[in-house]
Amino acid sequence: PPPPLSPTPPIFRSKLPDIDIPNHLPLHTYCFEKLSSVSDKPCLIVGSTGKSYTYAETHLICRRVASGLYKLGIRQGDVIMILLQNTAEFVFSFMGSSMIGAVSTTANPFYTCQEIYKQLKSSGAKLIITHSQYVEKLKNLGEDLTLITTDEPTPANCLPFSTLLTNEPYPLQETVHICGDDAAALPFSSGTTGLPKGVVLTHKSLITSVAQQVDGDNPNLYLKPNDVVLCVLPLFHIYSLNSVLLNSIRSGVTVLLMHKFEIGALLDLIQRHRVTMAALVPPLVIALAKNPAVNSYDLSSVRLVLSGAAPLGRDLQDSLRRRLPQAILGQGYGMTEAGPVLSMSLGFAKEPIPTKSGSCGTVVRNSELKVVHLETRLSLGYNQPGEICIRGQQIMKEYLNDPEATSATIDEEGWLHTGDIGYVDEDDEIFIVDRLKEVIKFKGFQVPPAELEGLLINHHSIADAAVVPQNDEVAGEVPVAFVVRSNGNDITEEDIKEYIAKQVVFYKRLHKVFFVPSIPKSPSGKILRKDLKAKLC
Ligand code: 4UW
Repeated sequence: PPPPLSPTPPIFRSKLPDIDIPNHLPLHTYCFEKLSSVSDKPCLIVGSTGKSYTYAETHLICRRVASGLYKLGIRQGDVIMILLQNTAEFVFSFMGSSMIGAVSTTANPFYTCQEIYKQLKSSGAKLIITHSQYVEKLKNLGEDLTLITTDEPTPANCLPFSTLLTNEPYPLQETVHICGDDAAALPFSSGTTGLPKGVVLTHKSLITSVAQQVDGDNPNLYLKPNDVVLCVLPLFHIYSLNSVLLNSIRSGVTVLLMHKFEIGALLDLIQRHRVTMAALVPPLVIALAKNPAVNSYDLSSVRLVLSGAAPLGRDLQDSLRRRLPQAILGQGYGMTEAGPVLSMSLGFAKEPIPTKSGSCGTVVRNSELKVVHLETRLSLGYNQPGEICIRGQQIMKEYLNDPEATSATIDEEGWLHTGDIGYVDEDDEIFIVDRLKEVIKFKGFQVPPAELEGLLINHHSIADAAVVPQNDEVAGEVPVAFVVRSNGNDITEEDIKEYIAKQVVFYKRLHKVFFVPSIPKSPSGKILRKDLKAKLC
């Protein structure tokens, strides 16, 4: 039956009151606002070496890097690419770039040369900061590109990171004037359809998002002064960049950087540094809930566990709760374009409100959320699933150089359409039930089908192709392809898998290839992905 029409469309809001958000400030000024009261506290700890940087040291190095970037010719509005694992240099580069009004585009260091090239061109980045082990694949990216490496020895034609550490810290505020509407970060996301696009996140959007989580008398995510926050999720993805790094610096707590996930090392670091908050994705929740090694470590310090970026089942959440009975477990729901946080469990608030297993929490404060019927586009009430839309100052400004994609995602009233299907229950908790958009999420990483389809169709033995997600117990989803061979060809599944594997990062690799006579399409030529997914069941 059609949903009942209501005269005033329901708009869902946080249970927490709105607050004043100083989103006129530059992002770094906002994040380091309480610097004088935390200057001697550890800001960053590098997990692999134990080296730590106080807040004062971190801030000073960020200013030096700002100055160093300026000396290398980077100016306000210019883009730099950060191609780093979770390291202190990532933080210095991101904040240093913000200080001169430059923009950081973050990319996965495991990307292939081809993937990096596409992001480099699309973002217009002039300089890349990376680890020396990745320099080989960056060799032919362009003559005027500056390459900076963070480790010794410095490869030929690269500059050492120390070049950026000039002795003259950048004179903040004196040379650049940053407006809230200026870009600060440029992560890439495929959004609801198509290829990866640059998501313009401004100083205003990032400050708003951070404030919605950790500011106010009763913050939605209350970080206590002695908290130690685990940073194992990659900082190049907006989840970790925003909800781990920026939230922690704003709150004056310690960030424990881990450059790669390995269960033994992770447990050891939690125990050694008395980690109090862990930001995770569902596959890491599985590891903590199921791996027998967990029983050999003291994890009693952990008081908050946040999960997001992909669905977390109720049963899994309950099994982790049995393992960490002292911790509050909850989810956040984010999307790069949404700035990124749409909702978060109020179980993390200073005055907590318990949330149900499986729920993604309540919409963040200073923001509006609605759920619209997929066909009528009318706003729905409690417990009725539809497309989730969000409005607020935290959402992206636009897709870089793509007004068409921008207007297909943010409507004239300022609502961002997520492409997620969910509902809000009578306690204002959000549940995501399905995804309308094409993107596949492998362990929380985006796999845009359009990108793989483009590569497949480029192959001379392939006439047509479609890529869809298949459910997977550990990764959540994996990409699989339906392929139409071109006339008379006998290309095999292995040939195709190998052809793709050479061109993409590991998590975009095809897990299966099915040969079909044709790809089902709508009259307008759109792939009928639902029909293909149904074949997998
Ligand atoms: N449940 C089900 C979820 C959930 C989800 C996301 O790669 P992107 O663009 O962005 C992210 C960001 C996640 C994030 C950011 C900040 C934060 O605090 C937080 O809390 C844990 C999470 O993943 O992918 C966006 C898409 O990922 C799906 C959903 O489809 C969304 O549109 N997704 N979180 N809790 N699905």
